[in-house]
Amino acid sequence: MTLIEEIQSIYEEAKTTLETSVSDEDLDTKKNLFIGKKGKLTSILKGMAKLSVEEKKTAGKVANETQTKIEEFVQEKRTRIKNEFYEVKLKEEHFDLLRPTRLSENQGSIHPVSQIQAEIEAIFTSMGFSIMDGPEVETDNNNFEALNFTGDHPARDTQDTFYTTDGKLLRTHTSAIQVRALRNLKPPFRIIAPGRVFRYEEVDASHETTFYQVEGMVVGKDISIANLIYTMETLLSEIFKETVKTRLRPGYFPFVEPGFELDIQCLVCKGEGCSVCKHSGWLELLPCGLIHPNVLEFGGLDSKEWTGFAFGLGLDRLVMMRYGIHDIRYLHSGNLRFLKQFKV
Ligand code: FA5
Repeated sequence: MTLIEEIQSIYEEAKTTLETSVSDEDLDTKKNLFIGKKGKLTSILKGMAKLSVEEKKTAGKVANETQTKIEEFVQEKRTRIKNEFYEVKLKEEHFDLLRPTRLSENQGSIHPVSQIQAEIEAIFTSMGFSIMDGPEVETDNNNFEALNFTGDHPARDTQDTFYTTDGKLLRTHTSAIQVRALRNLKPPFRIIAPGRVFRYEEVDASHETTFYQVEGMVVGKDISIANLIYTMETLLSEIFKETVKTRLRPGYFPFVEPGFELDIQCLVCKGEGCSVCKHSGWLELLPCGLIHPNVLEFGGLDSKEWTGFAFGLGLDRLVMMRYGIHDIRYLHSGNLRFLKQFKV
């Protein structure tokens, strides 16, 4: 047998042997029989030094090519071993992607405030409103100044808040988004803007330092109080699915004129008086009013041409009214026993 024939027969033997490999390790062991340190082909390559220049040229070339072919074969076999491994695994460990998960006792659920927010979004989008968002850390201008709380306006005291070292503040109400809407949207428009707000507040049964509001705003031509009241009544009847007693009384907010407080009869005590309604039988739920001309002007609109109404709904209080919850502090306490009651 010539040297070249011997190399070719080593190659055939290598292929047959490598083909029987069942795992990566097995493949490596078998590979070493041919191209490892003491492998058959390696020994031939080592012995080449003794050959003539001519023989080195022909047999050496074949030997080198054979080594490369064996390496390629090993690589290809390795891929096949891996694929076969996963094919078998997939067949053995069949899993059904569509199978419902097992409901665990402690599985999370949507917070009642988020549930009610989603309902409100659905009610308003069905009336042609769009949903807008804004940052929780706001500028003084968006939260106060452009809403007509100019300079040291005393109404600022009703909404004390937390300030950042760079002069910004944690927004005290979603009305800050009104300013963003006026500056960025082309009238006429209708928006609602839900979000988290913050106040430096003494916490009690109906006051938290961190709570949720939904702002609503309509800007158009000839918008009147009748439009405002109709929208508020639609909202309340959709949310409570029962007739709730309401009362409208004058309310002061620098950014509306006239301004109102829409109160609902307390649903926790049915008007009898309790800690939630501070024993008055009524709860402030929906402050609202016609947008003050200054605010329209600050927002870049001509107040002789454009009019509008706005409202700000307290979501936590709405949840309290709906479920008869007598203390707001339960809502964000992270108490699972409390939250589980609202699982949907
Ligand atoms: C405002 O925040 C105004 N921006 C609302 C507004 C918007 C008026 C548009 C006119 C036009 P007020 O401070 O009353 O108003 O808060 C609105 C609602 O947020 C309240 O009716 C109440 O439901 C809720 N709220 C206020 N303070 C707290 C608090 N500390 N904890 C929980 N809910 C609160």
